[in-house]
Amino acid sequence: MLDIKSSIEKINEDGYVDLSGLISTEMVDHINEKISLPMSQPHLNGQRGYIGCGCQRYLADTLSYGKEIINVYTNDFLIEFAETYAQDKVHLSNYRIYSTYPSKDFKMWWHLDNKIDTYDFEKKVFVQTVVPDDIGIIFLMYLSDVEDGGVQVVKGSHKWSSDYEREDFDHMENEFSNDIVTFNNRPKGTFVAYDYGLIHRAKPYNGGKIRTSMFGQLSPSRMPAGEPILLSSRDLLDLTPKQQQVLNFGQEATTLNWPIGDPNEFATTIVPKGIKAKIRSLFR
Ligand SMILES: O=C(O)CCC(=O)C(=O)O
Ligand SMILES: [Fe+2]
Repeated sequence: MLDIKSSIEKINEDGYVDLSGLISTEMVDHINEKISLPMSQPHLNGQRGYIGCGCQRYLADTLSYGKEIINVYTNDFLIEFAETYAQDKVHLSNYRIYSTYPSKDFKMWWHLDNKIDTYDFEKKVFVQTVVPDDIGIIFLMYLSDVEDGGVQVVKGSHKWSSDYEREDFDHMENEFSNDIVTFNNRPKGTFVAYDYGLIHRAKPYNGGKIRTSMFGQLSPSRMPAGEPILLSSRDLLDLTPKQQQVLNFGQEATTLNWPIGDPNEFATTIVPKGIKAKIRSLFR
């Protein structure tokens, strides 16, 4: 059984805690049913789908696909755990469901996520500022069975990472290699929560299965709201005040949803045949 006190002790000590079992396999299967079609087609115009970025596909408007998804992001235990750890009320500052494909070309670096994300509308880039005393959690739940390419954390690094005043740590890998914990060979439903001041990355891999994950960053109330939260009106009627707090009701977003689609990718996207025929018939 999961309990708050021992989970807090574990994350205090190691910087992460395995909360697998919090969300049932049946719930994971429900979520997979809802996202399987959109994760198979690009998001464009009226077609709801994914945004491609490097070796990943990100589900556009992640929170609009079902109450089950909202319920994971606002799970009672998860929120109580995050609020106890952050010693503050928390809100969902970043969130996504994404699939990662094995790749020789893309590799995630060792990094921290205790930073403010904003979007520079003139330069059209995301800008990040590290905030060393920003304390909150990220959770990652696998939606697929994961053999390789799992999340990796550097045990205990939340206690010293802020000494370096930087967000990337590839240059120190040799020094912390004995403390790396890798969540490979884990079934769907595996649920890891970590202090986002813990050094971590997705393990690079260039063969094998696609990995699909659900990601949420829960930040203390003193930190900015974060990404826009777009919900379906179908799901709004009975959201509790706590859910509304976590989902930033009434708050202005302070950045955009990650990632922004690449227009070139859009141009090369195959428009479904039926739609092409329809366009021709409308404009002849
Ligand atoms: O996908 C992963 O394993 C890690 C993701 C991550 O660190 C991030 O998106 O900031
Ligand atoms: Fe990260």
